[in-house]
Amino acid sequence: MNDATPIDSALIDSGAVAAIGHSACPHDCPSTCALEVELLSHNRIGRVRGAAGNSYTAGVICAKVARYAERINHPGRLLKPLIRAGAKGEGQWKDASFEAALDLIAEKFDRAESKFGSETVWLNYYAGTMGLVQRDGIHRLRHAKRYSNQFDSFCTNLAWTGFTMGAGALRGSDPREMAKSDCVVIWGTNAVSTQVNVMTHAMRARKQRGAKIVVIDIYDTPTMKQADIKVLLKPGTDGAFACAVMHVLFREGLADRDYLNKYSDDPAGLESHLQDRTPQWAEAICGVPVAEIEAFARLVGTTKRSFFRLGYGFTRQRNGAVNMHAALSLAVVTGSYQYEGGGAFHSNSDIFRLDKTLLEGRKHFDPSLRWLDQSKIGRVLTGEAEALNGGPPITAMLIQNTNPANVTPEQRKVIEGFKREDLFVAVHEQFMTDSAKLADVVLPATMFLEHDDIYRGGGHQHIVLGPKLVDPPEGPKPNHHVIEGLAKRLGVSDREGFGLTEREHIDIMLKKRGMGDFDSFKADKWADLQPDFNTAHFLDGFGHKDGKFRFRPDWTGTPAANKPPKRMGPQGPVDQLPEFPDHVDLIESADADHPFRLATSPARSFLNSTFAETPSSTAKEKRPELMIHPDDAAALGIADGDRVQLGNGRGEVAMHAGLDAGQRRGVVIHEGLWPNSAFEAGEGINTLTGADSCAPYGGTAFHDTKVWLRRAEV
Ligand SMILES: Nc1nc2c(c(=O)[nH]1)N[C@H]1C(S)=C(S)[C@@H](COP(=O)(O)OP(=O)(O)OC[C@H]3O[C@@H](n4cnc5c(=O)[nH]c(N)nc54)[C@H](O)[C@@H]3O)O[C@H]1N2
Ligand SMILES: Nc1nc2c(c(=O)[nH]1)N[C@H]1C(S)=C(S)[C@@H](COP(=O)(O)OP(=O)(O)OC[C@H]3O[C@@H](n4cnc5c(=O)[nH]c(N)nc54)[C@H](O)[C@@H]3O)O[C@H]1N2
Ligand code: SF4
Ligand SMILES: [Mo]
Repeated sequence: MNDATPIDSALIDSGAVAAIGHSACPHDCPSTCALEVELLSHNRIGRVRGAAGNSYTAGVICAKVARYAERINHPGRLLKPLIRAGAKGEGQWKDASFEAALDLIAEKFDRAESKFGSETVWLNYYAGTMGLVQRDGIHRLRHAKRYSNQFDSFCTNLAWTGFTMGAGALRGSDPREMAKSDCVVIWGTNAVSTQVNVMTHAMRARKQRGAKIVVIDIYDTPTMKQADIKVLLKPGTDGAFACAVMHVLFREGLADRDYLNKYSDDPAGLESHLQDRTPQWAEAICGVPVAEIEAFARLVGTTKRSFFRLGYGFTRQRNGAVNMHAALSLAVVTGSYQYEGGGAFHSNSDIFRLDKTLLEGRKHFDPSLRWLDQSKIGRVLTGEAEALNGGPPITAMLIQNTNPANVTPEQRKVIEGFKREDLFVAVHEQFMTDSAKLADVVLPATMFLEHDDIYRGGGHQHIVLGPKLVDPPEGPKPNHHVIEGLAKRLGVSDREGFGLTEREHIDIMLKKRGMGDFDSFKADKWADLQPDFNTAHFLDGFGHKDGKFRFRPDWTGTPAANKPPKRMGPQGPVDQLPEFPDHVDLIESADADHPFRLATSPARSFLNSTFAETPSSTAKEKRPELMIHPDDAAALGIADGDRVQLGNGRGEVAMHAGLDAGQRRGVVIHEGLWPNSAFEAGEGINTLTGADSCAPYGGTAFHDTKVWLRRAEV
């Protein structure tokens, strides 16, 4: 659909770079890299590099973004608005002008609203771009029109909740301090694949100080392959492991009691609770041998500068909030926060505080309007009363920055829902994704280098500007254009927050924060908002009112990081959450009919569902594969490369086996996200995952799935 030729590397090699532009990576990745982009002309880019001058990016980015020319000049990029001409999903389209397509969407929205009320419209969005203006502007239209509210349950909830329950805030030791650590514990993040800059700083510590690198995960990830010490857990058992380590720390006098007495709520209660959480007890649950548990405890107990880098792996299991809190508690018991190069870090999301009142139209926000959980879109669209949450059916949607037909659990229901004849769906996209294929109207979207935006890091401390650097092709428009265009047609463009440009929104947010404006940021490229040492290390107290870390979390009393009223309140089996750090058996445990536990972890060359269209990414990932322990494979008569089927009550999928001893027996791993069409019958991996809410504040457990497994008949 695009006749632009792929980037000419001969041109780059010939040195024809006209200028270097500065930007930020827009993708949903904690690294939010500061970028340097080779500009070949007003509309062509060359190579993309990490900004050497940014102290977190430090000149390093992942391979997929370095090759962005492949994506921006991709021949399959959407360039024209399309209106469905055949049956849903059939692939028959007719072209339309952008303005005519917006007219049609507005007409459908108005018609739906007059029949069922405003809550029948769902503006479904997520983090395909992390730019604040292009990502969050959709709320302005949502709130002004009183459309349904969306609860964001995909990604961060369980980890943020577990961390905040303990620390009372979502921040921590400066992640750059990993370079000054003597032991870096990379726990629940496959950083080599998902946020490469963690490795930059951790590896500096190893090179310059001989620091030990420990990786704690459920399979031998590319990150674990680089570790000095590998801790291989069974999925969803971090709480058991952490408790046994704390047991050893107390038993062997390695807990920092003075620190605990000053900075925590109930160290004596914790110690007595841990009495019977022995390494033997933990081994039976998490699979890590007693000797390895004790050795790890002695390492972090005697290494003052131990840095715990806790990742999003904790959100992937139904007991993830408890596990995150247990891992963080361990870091506190060692007293490591007192030392430079020590402490724990998960996310800095609390430090940025950019005021999005105008951008999001918060004055029009009504939390009493019906909330929809994004992970339950299948249940919502197929009309399940609980998921509809007291509101009318969904009959009209706009989707930006997300690909629900691929990334959301319970995929069969999602697809069934999208095929409803009485549902109108507009998808604003860069590519013909699984979701766009099912739409009634497809609008082409610009890419980050083609529009203005501003980004904040989660895994670091910078706000980075991403100004427009090249002209888009004829056709694609920014999200902001769509939101403003619809607002005009839907009669709310005179409301507060509308009628401003992207730059004006950026200026307003920066000025309110006392941080200059778009132009000053353009000159400076980014701002470093790192809190001072005592604040970052909680040495002036933790974030709770009494300044104490909570070993006894108030699971439903402490506001989750995803603060009210943005969330739906306590959810899931909250009554089963433990008083102290512990193992809670809330996971989807294997059973006789489903003897395997499936984790669907991120692939290195994709980013969620993005880059699956990029030839060099698919060439690297090859084909959908299931990593099976060789002993399990032998027991099932499966050989390397065989076609296998796996399934559960939600459905079944087929792919090829890759034998790998990198995980405990009974655990199978599939790295994705591959498009649904890469699988037989067009059913993707999320056919198998569940959308139930996890305690205490919701969230979806994408790597917590029981399955049966067999060799496919040929
Ligand atoms: N290349 C690439 N990069 C990405 C993404 C991608 O898809 N591909 N996705 C982006 C997004 S949206 C996010 S949220 C981040 C996530 O990035 P990370 O913070 O790295 O989180 P995950 O990759 O989801 O999970 C981390 C690791 O935890 C493991 N894990 C699963 N269950 C458990 C468990 O019970 N205990 C422990 N200890 N580990 C467990 C997973 O197998 C995985 O290896 O990455 C971002 N970056
Ligand atoms: N099985 C399984 N499923 C998962 C996960 C897993 O680990 N396993 N991870 C989960 C997690 S952590 C997350 S965060 C979600 C992510 O789910 P999504 O947010 O849906 O995934 P992305 O692929 O990051 O982004 C979606 C789309 O945004 C589009 N996009 C990018 N920029 C723009 C823009 O400026 N404008 C418009 N209109 N569109 C744009 C991209 O082309 C892409 O198709 O997936 C979840 N699903
Ligand atoms: S590491 Fe993450 S933030 Fe950095 S360029 Fe790659 S995807 Fe973007
Ligand atoms: Mo995510």
